[in-house]
Amino acid sequence: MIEAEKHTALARAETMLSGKRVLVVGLGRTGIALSKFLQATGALVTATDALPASRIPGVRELALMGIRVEAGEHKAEEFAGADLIVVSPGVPLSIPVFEDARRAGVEIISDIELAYRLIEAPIVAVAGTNGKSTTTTLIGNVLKSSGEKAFVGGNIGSPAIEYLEREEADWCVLEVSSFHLEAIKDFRPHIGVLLNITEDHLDRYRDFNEYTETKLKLFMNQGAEDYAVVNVGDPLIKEAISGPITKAKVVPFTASGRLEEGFFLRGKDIVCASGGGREVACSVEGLKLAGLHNLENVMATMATAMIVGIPMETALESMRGFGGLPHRMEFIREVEGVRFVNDSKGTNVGALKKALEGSGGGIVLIAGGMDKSSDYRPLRDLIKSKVKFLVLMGQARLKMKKALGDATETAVAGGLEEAFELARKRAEPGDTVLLCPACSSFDMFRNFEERGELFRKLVETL
Ligand code: UMA
Repeated sequence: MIEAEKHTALARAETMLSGKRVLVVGLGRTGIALSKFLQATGALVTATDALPASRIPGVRELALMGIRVEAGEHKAEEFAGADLIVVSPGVPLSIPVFEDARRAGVEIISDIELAYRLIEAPIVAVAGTNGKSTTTTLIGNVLKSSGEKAFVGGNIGSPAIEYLEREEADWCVLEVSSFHLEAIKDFRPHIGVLLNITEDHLDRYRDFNEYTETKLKLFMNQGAEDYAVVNVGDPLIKEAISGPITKAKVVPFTASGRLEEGFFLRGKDIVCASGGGREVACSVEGLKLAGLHNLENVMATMATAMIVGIPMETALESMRGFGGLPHRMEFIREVEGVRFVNDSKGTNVGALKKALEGSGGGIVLIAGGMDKSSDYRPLRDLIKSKVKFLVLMGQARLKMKKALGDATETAVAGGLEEAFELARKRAEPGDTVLLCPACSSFDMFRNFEERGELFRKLVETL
């Protein structure tokens, strides 16, 4: 960050936080970044994690900076005695220590709320069960290729607070998860993008309704000068947006049917209708991203570009070169006529559904991992029609076997290496070995990236 800009952001943060007792909860990537930032503002920082210090990389560095670290357990007195608590997305607000804080009247906020209070650039926040990372990346790329300075972060990798360590940007583009949205108060994106809502994280929420309501918090603080870019092809979003959930201007898009106003598909064109029969069409020919779900991501990006003032064709041109993110339907290699595809980021039932819908058949599927109280039965028909061999692994394997095992030939494996071996042996020329777990990775790996990397390594050794 250049000095003058750093000074402005830090000065604001110092006024807000200096001398305050701030507790940072969770010491993953977010908590470490938060602790360092808060320390620089003059706040009295304590950082706490349920894991012992020996299992948290980065603790030593915090201690050397003079930050107090409470590891191994969360102490009620730390929570009740703080002026402010900033919580990492992976820490559920239902753990009992937060109750002590609430009783003591302590404010509890998520990292994106703290960042929002300090960031001056307009925020584009991208939410949805699937497609968030791709769309966030596309929006960042389109902005940058049109000469705008954009920070891209949030759930996709760089915690939002890291914006304040970088050069001031014209736009702050954040991927926001439902975990982030749980503890917002004033967080108000200038452009809120909602891609879809399907079942996920039911181990954290009471039910699907609570998960949906959390996602819709994206729009709750928006005003008339803000924008809500929404997929009205998703029945749940269509219904929600017809109610009073936002004061923002709504920009709809859909991959099914046409709209009087908004973005939709007609043949090989994306059409932007702006009322009164006025339409602009752009051909999607030449796009590397495949599948209807990716066209939704592209339309959401176009709608955002239009709001920013970037012409549709310019936006589309910058998207044409984008071949997708690692671990999202990533084609790795073809070996003796068998294609290997890594969709390790396919961490829920909706993602596996989309992956199978977009595939032609002849799939040898590796699935399973940590269950999130998901119902796998809606996958039965697709598994029956597209998957010739299913290998299940991880903590969810038996639950998944019960739900899907009679839909196709199924085997159970101890880990990814064994699952890969079984899949590879069974695949014939013309088939695709697909890793799309429909589960999170935390039972066997540090994250979905590590799971995807192991899959890639196994393919590369063939
Ligand atoms: N912890 C506690 N107490 C608890 C629970 C956890 O102290 O009760 C501690 C753990 O011991 C651990 C730390 O919290 O040390 C982990 O915090 P975290 O899970 O928030 O991890 P981060 O590394 O900060 O990663 C988070 C996001 N993780 C989650 O939301 C689970 C990352 O999203 C995100 O990339 C990162 O911040 C930077 O913004 C990952 C994710 O899986 C990709 N997201 C979910 C998803 O996409 O489905 C929402």
